[in-house]
Amino acid sequence: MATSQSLSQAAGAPGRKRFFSTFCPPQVLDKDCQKIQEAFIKSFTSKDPCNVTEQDYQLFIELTNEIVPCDKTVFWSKTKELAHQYTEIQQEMFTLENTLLGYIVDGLRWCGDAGSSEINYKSCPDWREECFNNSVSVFWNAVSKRFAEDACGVVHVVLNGSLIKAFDEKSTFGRVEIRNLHPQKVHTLQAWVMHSIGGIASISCSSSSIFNLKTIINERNITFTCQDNYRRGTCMGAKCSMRTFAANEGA
Ligand code: ZNA
Repeated sequence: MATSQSLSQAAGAPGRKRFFSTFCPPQVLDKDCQKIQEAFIKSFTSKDPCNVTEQDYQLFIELTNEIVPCDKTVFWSKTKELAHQYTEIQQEMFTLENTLLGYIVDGLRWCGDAGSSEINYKSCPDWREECFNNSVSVFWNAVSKRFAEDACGVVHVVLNGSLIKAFDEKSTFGRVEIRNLHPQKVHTLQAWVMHSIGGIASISCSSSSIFNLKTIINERNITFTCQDNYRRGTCMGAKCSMRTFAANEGA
């Protein structure tokens, strides 16, 4: 069973009250927030935590209803920290976690129980070891799908060039996000291949892993472009700040 931070810990146990009041970012009106959090909790409570469906999260997804402007979507895979450092500086760019869909439970685990209408504050199944259709994995699949379906213009992805598989077809990005881009709306996928602190620069835009991504994207009638940023101080995107990479490289 999972030991990472649970909803109850995030709220401060017993915490249900605090959980409710801290669930949404300040710009979301209280009454909308209340509805959204109720829909979220109903998605997985009273259910077997290993048998949740994407359909279960649909009402929650419909209620969040947030639009990211064209050209401003940022996906990431094995680069969570770097991608978020980037959108922190480039405030007009959005990862899933910068939108309401992903913001509210990012970094948390949650589940219910078939025999109770309460949130299970004790333990939840681990997605790697116990079951695939658990409340957390199904949630990320469902919201990642929606985030990708809504994208338009140029979309960006931050990939980890210090891993052998900078692009992993089994990742959420590979399985869900690229498969749900609409070619009628998205004309280009721009990949940024980044190398992490002290890591080896094993993968570049010309490597086979990236070529595999290019092939899948081109088959979907979307243009693929790729930019290597392996050198210290190189910028990500046209307007990026050098501070992003100074911080990431950590000296
Ligand atoms: N914020 C998240 O925790 C999260 C976000 C989890 C899964 C997916 N996403 C979306 S998809 C995000 O906005 C990115 O655009 C995409 C990143 O997903 P990825 O390509 O699978 O990248 P990753 O680095 O392998 O995984 C991201 C995080 O999710 C890591 O902490 C993983 O341990 C965790 N994770 C990956 N797959 C699952 C998972 N957690 C639960 N169930 C899974 N099947």
